[in-house]
Amino acid sequence: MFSRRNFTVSAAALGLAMGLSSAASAEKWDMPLAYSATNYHSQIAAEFAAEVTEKTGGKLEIVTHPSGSLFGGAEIFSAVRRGLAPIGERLVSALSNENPIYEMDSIPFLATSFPEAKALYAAQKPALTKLLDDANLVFLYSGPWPPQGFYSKVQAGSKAELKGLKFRAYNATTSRVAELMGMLPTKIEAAELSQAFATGVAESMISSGSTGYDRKLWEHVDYFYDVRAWLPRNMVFVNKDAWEGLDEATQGIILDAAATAESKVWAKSEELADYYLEQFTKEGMTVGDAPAGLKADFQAAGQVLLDEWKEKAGDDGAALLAEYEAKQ
Ligand code: PCA
Repeated sequence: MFSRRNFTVSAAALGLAMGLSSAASAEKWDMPLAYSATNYHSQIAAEFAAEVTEKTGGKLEIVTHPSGSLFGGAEIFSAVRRGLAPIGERLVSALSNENPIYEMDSIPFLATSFPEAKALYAAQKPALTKLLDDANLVFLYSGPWPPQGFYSKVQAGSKAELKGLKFRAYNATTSRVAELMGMLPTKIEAAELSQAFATGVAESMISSGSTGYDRKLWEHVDYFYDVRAWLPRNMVFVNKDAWEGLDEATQGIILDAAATAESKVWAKSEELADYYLEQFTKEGMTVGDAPAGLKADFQAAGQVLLDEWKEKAGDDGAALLAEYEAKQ
């Protein structure tokens, strides 16, 4: 029979159980992203987050924050490292001040196609995972941007015509290439790009069709030279303390979702590469290969960067280059 006393006890027990289960096991992870919500990196990260949330039955909910809305691109790595955010995404090569190994995918003309970029990733991945581990981070997945081309307000047959042009850089490599080409680099995150071009702070940049498309660069520049200089990658990583706080089943769900996300990013990037350039043409931009003189100038700059990287990265770098060659 139902007694009042029993009812009170069981209601209290139920309340306690519910309270405990939400306090002890349900967790929400904020995931800062630097790029716009509609970009395929961000969309796939959101799908990754939804998959983890769903497969853990809401025990771990991951919520993405695109466009640098939670932490700006330049802050994400240290935010996750310090545990201010448990998980995040960052452009790998932007971390070159931590270690030159991070910069490998942005060495000009080293890997210029999707298969080459994949071989380079395979060569770099063990070192990357180790570097992150040393930084209190757990590597999850990494996928590319389409090949990098040159956006310019001015038509250019060679670097002589670019002298003094203001250049938007996204890492040390792009800054250095700009310098060698006689331009004036400033680092600007993708989220601030439209503003920078609209106000004349930037007049040129090296990036993929993807970022120019996201930021409607045709409103500001007329020329896209399809240089195909390299394919930089983003990567997603987790704070190690946050990771170790998860049970094994949850970690397994995350690793599976990360593997799915990684193959989706590679496929989507390749699928969209030409689409972006077609949209530029439709919007009235002049899109085409770089003229021979300009291409030769970029290649000369690229050689300087390769030599400088070899010097900085020493024996570790040489081993990775050999590994990359073996994988091609
Ligand atoms: N887009 C990013 C990095 C590389 C790319 O294609 C950007 O321009 O910030």
